[in-house]
Amino acid sequence: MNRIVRHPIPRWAAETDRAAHRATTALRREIFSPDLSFLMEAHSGLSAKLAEEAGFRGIWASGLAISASLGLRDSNEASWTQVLEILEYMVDSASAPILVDGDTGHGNFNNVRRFVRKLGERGVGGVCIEDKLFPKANSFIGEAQPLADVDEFCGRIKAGKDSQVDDDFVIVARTEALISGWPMDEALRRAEAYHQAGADAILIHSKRADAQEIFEFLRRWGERAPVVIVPTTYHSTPTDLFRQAGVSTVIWANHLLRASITAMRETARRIHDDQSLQDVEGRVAGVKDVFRLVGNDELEAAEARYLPAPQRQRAIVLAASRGELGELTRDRPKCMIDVRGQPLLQRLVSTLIESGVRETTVVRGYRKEAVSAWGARYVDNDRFADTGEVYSLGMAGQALEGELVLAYGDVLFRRYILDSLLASSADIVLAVDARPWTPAPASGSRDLVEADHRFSGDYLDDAPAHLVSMASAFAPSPATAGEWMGLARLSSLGAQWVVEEIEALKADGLYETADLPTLLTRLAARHPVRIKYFTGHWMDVDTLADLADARNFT
Ligand code: SPV
Ligand code: MG
Repeated sequence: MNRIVRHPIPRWAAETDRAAHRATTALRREIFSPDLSFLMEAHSGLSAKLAEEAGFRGIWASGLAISASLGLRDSNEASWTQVLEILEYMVDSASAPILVDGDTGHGNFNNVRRFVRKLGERGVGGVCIEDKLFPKANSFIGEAQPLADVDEFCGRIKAGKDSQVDDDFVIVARTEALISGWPMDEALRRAEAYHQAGADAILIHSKRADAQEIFEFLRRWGERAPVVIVPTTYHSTPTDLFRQAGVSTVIWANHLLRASITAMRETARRIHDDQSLQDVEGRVAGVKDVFRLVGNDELEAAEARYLPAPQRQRAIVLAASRGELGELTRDRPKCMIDVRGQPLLQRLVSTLIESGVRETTVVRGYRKEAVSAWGARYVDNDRFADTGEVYSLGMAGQALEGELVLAYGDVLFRRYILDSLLASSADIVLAVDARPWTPAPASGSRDLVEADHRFSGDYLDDAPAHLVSMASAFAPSPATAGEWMGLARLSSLGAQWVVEEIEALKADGLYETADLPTLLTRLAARHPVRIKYFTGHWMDVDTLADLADARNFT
């Protein structure tokens, strides 16, 4: 089975092009190419990405580096499934093929079989297994570490080759003979046995400070199979000499891990000692770099493709009038009167924000300098004293466009009422309180509604109600269906209707004096104006008695 790794290959690409993107094939090409190839150590999705960005065409998923990055020793303390999880991040984040350091294969032939199968399924290009015993120790620790029996290790190689899910999967057999103090003959004998068992390449490891034994091995080995080396200790040998000696692939085995240790140690110390970021900022990668490395731009593009376009819900709050609350409204308008520690207007704007309204325009007038609410912007009706609500609404100008909520500045309502209006598909919908109401002697006028369908309270009654007319009055008539709460929601079309009706009022000479009930009644004559009935859970503040109630309203 040919596993396709997760790269953005166009669907129309020919099968041969797709094959070129397989990690197994890509790794095999690196190792078998006549040029010297290089694999850079990585131990995480991020480091794999950085290795690839530097230009490396292959990655060494180092056992030492992965263990250390987890804070563990290179002694099989991380389980093979934990290593597999890291590899999955690496495969997802970089498209360069990965040769994974498989240590001993995590057990005997049977463990190798399962490991190789799972690596193939995850899109790893190949594995290197070493002729030691589980649990292993790092090659640079101690002397004369015991080696595996040659035949037993050949069984691991064969089992691996028989289990690969892709013909191009690479198995590199690594002999530790020289590291463990065995003579060159033993290293060559083992390499030949592993080659015969089916290994695609041989990794000859050395811990000497010079490359003499590596060069001797290469001379005697000839071209039987590609040879991979790890020049960690013989780092001063010029790379060209490896090239001339016929090395297939060089592994830079642990340098991203070690570089990160130096950088993290230095940065942590500096911040600790300075108790400041001053000296560090500018020396470390910016967060924009982090966003770029993890592909945030791709997520943005995907969001544009898959998420519904966000609704820019806006609101206009009419708060230009003084309100008749005597002394209380001497130096501030009614909307700024304190209700339990917060101005009325702030409570209203907060409710709007909670329901997803991102832009609230407050039309100010009386004592405009005293009007403020966090999260709101303002426009002014400086003629508040001799104009009406429609004129104030007209002042909102540009804000009167697109989907929006329209509210009086002195109303308080439970959030569910607004949410219910926002969920409506009607172009204009009004919140109407259907409770029967007897006017108290001191109560002010109310926006009383006549509708084509009265509230019944019946569970089965879902017939939509529409506004017939609305008037500001002091007492209900037999036709009254309820009281408008001073809260409405408009669709883009509904807002357009309102703008048109304002123009019509201007033409009729009524623009400066009309109130909202007049505007809504005129709209209802031309367009459907929906009504949603509620029973209570709101209030407006028209009188001192209302204010006392508001202070109890939470
Ligand atoms: C590793 O990177 O984990 C290796 C190479 O196995 S070495 O540490 O040199 O053994
Ligand atoms: Mg290792």
